[in-house]
Amino acid sequence: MTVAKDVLLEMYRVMLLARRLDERAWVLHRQGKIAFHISGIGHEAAQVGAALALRRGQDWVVPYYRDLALLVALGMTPREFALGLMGKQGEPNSGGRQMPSHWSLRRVNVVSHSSPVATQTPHATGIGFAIKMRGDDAVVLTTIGEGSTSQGEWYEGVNWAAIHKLPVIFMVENNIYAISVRQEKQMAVPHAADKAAGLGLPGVSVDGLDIAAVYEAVSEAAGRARRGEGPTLLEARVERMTPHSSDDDDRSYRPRAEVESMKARDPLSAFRQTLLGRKVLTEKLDADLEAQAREQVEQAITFAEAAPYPDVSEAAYPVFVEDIRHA
Ligand SMILES: Cc1ncc(C[n+]2csc(CCOP(=O)(O)OP(=O)(O)O)c2C)c(N)n1
Ligand SMILES: [Mg+2]
Repeated sequence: MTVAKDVLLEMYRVMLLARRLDERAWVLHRQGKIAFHISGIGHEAAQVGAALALRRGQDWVVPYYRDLALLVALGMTPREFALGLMGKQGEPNSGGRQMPSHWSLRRVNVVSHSSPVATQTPHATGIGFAIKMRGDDAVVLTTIGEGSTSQGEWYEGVNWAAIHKLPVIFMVENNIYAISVRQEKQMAVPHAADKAAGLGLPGVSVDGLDIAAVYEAVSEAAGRARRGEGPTLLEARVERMTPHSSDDDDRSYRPRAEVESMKARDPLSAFRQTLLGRKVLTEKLDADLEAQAREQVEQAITFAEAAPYPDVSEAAYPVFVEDIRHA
């Protein structure tokens, strides 16, 4: 599959912006300005490749917490992300009610999710069921970590979608760790995609550091789904290049040599080199995109720092809607 030049550049722009936002969030945390950050560094190629293979804004996306780059690719602005980090008024995920990275973006069909892992899987299946009943041609992308595929909800959701041939793409972002627990302690098969065999849907495993490979695999899965051929289990093999979250110290369980070796496989640097080599990107354009990303990030943080917290009078809305005028 040949990916058009403008799509390649859009992929790079989004990956770069998501990376700079992510790095800035770590700094804010270490400065004591935010309470929590969970990072997607090392997952960006898989997330952006997947998002750009969808009909963004029409298809449905049921993500998980590590999906910053996916959300940026779908249209979450740096300002919205920054407001979310600080729990300020106007943040789109939950109006400041949830922890950061519990994504939702209604205008592009991103459905909110809960903290218990894998609860998003049956939600995605339910949306797929509704699409099929209505006869729409939208698809649903739902993401999850490999460790979370141990959960009962994951099997239930995938099983139902396979039975009813629902238009759902179950993407596993496999970074081989569930906080400190390695994949071997979570599953007895070498690849998360191998689980598909027992559930009756195709299982595909791709290099999730290779954005073109993910784009191609998701395009294919979306095509199957739209043709009524059912769901796909897609494993994107990625790297978690940071500790699990800002509350974690991975030095107690992750060999330093492993962490060092990952840097050589950084998906952003690899994609930059590929694009420079193919003359899609020039040093000048790269510098411009870098400056643009940094400027966007700084403006967003400045805005969010000055923004007010949500008004206390709205605390219960829309969790408990008592006033029908709000409904
Ligand atoms: C049901 C449930 N159990 C435990 C947790 C605590 N928890 C949050 S993230 C996580 C690890 C998930 O690992 P994985 O699915 O591989 O995703 P990753 O964080 O590596 O992207 C755990 C155990 C939780 N949120 N929900
Ligand atoms: Mg994991």
